[in-house]
Amino acid sequence: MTYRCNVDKTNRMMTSLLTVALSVIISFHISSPAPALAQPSITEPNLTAESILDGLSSPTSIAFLDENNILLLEKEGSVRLISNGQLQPQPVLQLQGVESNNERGLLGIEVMDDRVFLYVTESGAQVEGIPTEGDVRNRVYSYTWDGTALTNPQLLLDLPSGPGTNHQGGKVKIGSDNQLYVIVGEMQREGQLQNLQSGPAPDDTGVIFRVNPADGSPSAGNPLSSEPTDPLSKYYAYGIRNSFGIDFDPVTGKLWDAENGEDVFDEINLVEPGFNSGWKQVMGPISANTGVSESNLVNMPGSQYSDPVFSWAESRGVTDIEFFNSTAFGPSYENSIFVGDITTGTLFYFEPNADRTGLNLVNDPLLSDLTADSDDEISAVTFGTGFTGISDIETGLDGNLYVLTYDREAEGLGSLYRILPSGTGDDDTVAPSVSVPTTTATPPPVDDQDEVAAEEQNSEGGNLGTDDNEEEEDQQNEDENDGGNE
Ligand SMILES: [Ca+2]
Ligand SMILES: [Ca+2]
Ligand SMILES: [Ca+2]
Repeated sequence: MTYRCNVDKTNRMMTSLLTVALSVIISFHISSPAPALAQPSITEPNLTAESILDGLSSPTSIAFLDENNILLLEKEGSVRLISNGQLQPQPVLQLQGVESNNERGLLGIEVMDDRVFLYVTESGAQVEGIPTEGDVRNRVYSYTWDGTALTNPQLLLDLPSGPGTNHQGGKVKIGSDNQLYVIVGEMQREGQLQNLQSGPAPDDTGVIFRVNPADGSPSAGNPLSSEPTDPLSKYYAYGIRNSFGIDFDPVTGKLWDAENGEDVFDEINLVEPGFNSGWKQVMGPISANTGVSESNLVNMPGSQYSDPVFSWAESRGVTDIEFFNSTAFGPSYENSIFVGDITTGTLFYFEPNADRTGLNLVNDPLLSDLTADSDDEISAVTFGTGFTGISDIETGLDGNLYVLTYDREAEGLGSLYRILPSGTGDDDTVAPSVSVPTTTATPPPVDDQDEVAAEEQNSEGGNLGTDDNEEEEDQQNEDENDGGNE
């Protein structure tokens, strides 16, 4: 009894102590301030990332009109104006009939003088006088910026958007040759443009277009065909699985792209005229694709296969590539390369080699194989972290680096950051302001990797289930095809 009494007493004491301890813990947590939102961090101590805008609704791309005015695309079809760091309440253009399921939507923008080019997925005609088609199409339009609105739409390219609802590509750029470049993904097609020799003829998928910005006609001197009625006459490159980034080296004028793989190998490529990236026989360096050689590819006259200048061995959904045409960060950063990803929100940094035909990695014992295949190697090229997911990168006309984010775990909620030398920010212009989200659940603008699919299965959102199904279908088709990659 005594023993039992002592045990009971001890239990009561322990219970009391536990209650007090729990109260302390609970009150501590209740009285603690809410955790701050994740803030990006930059590895270079003299640079800092400042938030310009938060609460953006599925932002996919930005383009500078001038130093103080930026056009921002929302995936569901709005073009918004950011003026002196403030998001203007009314869109400068509200597109109707935009199809934004999975990776479809209003994806790409480029500015050339008073002309603005848009890449958008839509069901039906957008513009009076342009014939409608029953199915969903990716279209590139030219608009005129009149100082307050986008007017005078002209259809330049009318492209397929399926059957896959992912891998739509969508970035558009004007080159130093004043031609319009547009990158599109393979959309689950399995044709000659996907390096399947017995597949259907070229069908405007998995390519980079190079066309006249005035009317979308084939540019003079295109590498694969000079016959205007030949679809090849508009192509600059093919064999591309998917991409969310193209840019031009400001020193050489040459085109580069960032491509993402299925579960292995994301890439950075120097895109010479007639470039064949190898999909879907090859992803990453061809030597890593067992049993495949260049003779297995569809080698069109005027084309050449080339390996990436850099690969990530495990696909992480790389998105945009940006040459930093600015002296604001000092000479070592001038005309260097930034690349983002969507799955981790990491910002990568690379220096081109001396003749700007690749990256300056030959003296790095880990990266001289031009492939990041460990966490240490990924860290060696990491410039910033904590951006949730990066959809676009641009060099601002103020010389600083702008990073647009898109959080796939939060229905595409995004922010715009400016990276600039520490201590040079203007508090008046970079104070965060919040827009009113205007749209419903948004699927991620990215990619099929097993890891990503697993994450998506755990998250909410009606469209994500569709995404998963499509990826399974995608995988099945690829398995059936036995294209030789993996
Ligand atoms: Ca490739
Ligand atoms: Ca390596
Ligand atoms: Ca960009």
